Amino acid sequence: MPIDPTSAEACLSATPGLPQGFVWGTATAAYQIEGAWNEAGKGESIWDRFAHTPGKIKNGDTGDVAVDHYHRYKEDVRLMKEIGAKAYRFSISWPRIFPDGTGAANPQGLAFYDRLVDELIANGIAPYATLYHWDLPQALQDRWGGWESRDTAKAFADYAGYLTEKLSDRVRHFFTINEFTTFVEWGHGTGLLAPGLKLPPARLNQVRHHAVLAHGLAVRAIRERAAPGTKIGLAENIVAGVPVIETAEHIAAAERYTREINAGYLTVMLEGRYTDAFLKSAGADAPKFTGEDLEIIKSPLDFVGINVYVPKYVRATQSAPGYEVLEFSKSHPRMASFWHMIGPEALYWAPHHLMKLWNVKDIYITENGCGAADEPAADGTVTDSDRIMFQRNYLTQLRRATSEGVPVRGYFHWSLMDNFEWSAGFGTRFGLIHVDYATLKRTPKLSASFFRTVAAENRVV
Ligand code: PNW
Repeated sequence: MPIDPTSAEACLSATPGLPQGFVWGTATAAYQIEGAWNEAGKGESIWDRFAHTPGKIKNGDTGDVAVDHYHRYKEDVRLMKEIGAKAYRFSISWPRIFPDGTGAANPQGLAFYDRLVDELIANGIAPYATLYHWDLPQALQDRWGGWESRDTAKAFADYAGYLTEKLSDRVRHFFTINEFTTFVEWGHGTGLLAPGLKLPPARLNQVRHHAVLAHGLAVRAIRERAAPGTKIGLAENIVAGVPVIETAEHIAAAERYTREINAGYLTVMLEGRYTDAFLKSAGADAPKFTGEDLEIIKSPLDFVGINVYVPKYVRATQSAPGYEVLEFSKSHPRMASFWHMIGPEALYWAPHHLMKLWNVKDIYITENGCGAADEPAADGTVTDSDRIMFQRNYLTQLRRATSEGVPVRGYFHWSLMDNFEWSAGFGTRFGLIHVDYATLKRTPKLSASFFRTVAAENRVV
């Protein structure tokens, strides 16, 4: 008997869910939540130094205390469980483990992540660890100029090998580096993020190269030292071309654009070569590299993670290079961050490009979410209908991808809770859980209920 189209049953049964076994998680990063910036033997990071420099962060905010997760991790794990997350992507602070960047490890640093991982597992939450989410030991910035030096890439691999040897009995998924594009371009090009450099093109290209080289060296070190079967990937904010009109010619243009615009990052890591156009446009400023570097950089991965927030609308052109990126119109809807143009289709096209361009077989959405105003009502609740609107529309596009066979295995919402949003300080809130920064009280927002239902029913609700 046909279902009555006016019934709730019809609304609920018409659309398919996500694939069976799909992983629903939330994400954070060490500097944004931990605090305890100089406790238990931790060394200074470039983010400590940057945030302590007057004028760098909105309102002079710092991550010194952040949301005090270092001391409140048990409560936070309990909240994760309460909102139905089955996986947690967090990052490890390199200067907690190696206060000097290299040399002697700090056992108290490792002990914190041991406690966290055990707590997660005891609560049925799978840990997914990121090894670098931008908090380079300041000692390496001082000693070698940080990512300007190849030695930093080698030190990263040593740290990665050490850490995964210690944790891989319980942590089965590791991401080497989070958002190559953001920390390189904004940390070393525009100067908006730590270490706040504005390097000329040749030196900036060398930083780009050292970042992808560090990734490749780390993959090899992890394979040597971690427990057998440990899964390794990366988490990059792919610049995703979205065909402004979905016809074959514009789709092809968006694919060409995506491969070129990511040339210094995903493309070289997945293909093992810099594209001709990339090298040509860099000219004399091109990075210095060897063939062996490229072999290392393209070390095989178990999965690719992508952080997806914004679209780049692309259309085909008659003239070279065959594509054109459209400017956003002034009225294009955006979320609270100045850069956050809304484009749910990005969550369809970004994984689609990974599958089509590079034949990636296992994809994770390692971040997606938005900043919103989130003003608590008199009773303390936060009814963030705009975040729910954002999630529903992006997830609908993700489901479109999985139902067509794009191999996305999981989704991590950014973020579990409000936190230190880099140079925007505490002003921009990304959490499913509200944090009162005066009292550090945590309160799940309405979007946390939305997330819990999505995760429990494994479909977009
Ligand atoms: C990511 N953009 O940064 C980071 O991985 C997180 O640490 C951060 O808190 C989160 O997204 C929200 O900003 C981004 O310009 C920075 O498109 C910039 C962009 C995207 C992500």
